[in-house]
Amino acid sequence: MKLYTYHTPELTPDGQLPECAIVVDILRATTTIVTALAAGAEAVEVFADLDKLKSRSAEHPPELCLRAAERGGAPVAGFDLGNSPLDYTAERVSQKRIFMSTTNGTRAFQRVQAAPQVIAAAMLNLAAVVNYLSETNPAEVWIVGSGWEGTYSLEDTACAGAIAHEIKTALGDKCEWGNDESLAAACLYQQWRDRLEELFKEATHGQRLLKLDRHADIAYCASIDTHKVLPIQTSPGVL
Ligand code: 3SL
Repeated sequence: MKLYTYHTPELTPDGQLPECAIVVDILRATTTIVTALAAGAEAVEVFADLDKLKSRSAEHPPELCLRAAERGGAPVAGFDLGNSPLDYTAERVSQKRIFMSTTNGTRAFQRVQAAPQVIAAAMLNLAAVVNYLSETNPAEVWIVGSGWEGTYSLEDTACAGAIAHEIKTALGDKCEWGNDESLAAACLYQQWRDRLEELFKEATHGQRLLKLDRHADIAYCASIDTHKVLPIQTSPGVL
């Protein structure tokens, strides 16, 4: 396996795709997707564009779907849910298909959705992601951070580093660093793994969420291996 990390969707190479793409948006889209599927949601369908979300969800029986949207950290008026993972309880989402659009995370999915395998990763499901990669050993893996509107996000790099560090530990010489970003991310994770919540609160997007009073979300997003679910794309944009 050759492991590449790209900090934003915009930094991924044009005209190429890997065998397996791992999308990371720790604060908070991929954490929310893992939570929703673990709580029994039928599927999560991701959209960069709100109008496309509205027209696609209108084709689905209303009693079996929820529409979720976030912009700038806040829920979008008129939608059933925002992007706080703590709102995705079994009572709320079980057996529902969730049509979701977020500022950055769903754009990252869109960038790699034509790859043969697309997975959503969070700290919550770190071991599930690493076990899957160790067992399937794809030739080329990209870990794609969502960033914030084209800029770097520290928390996504910490999660990319957790995956990179654990997979390198599991596969040893069978895993090669594809770029220095993967090695740098692994170093960041090793430095901070016992203080992830603190790191996330220092990060720009953590600061943005703290201003919106989302302290509990950040603590939740920093927990490691609490969920066994592996969100894997079954058709473009559907996990
Ligand atoms: O940018 C995104 O996709 C979101 O995850 C951002 S937020 O955490 O919901 O503010």
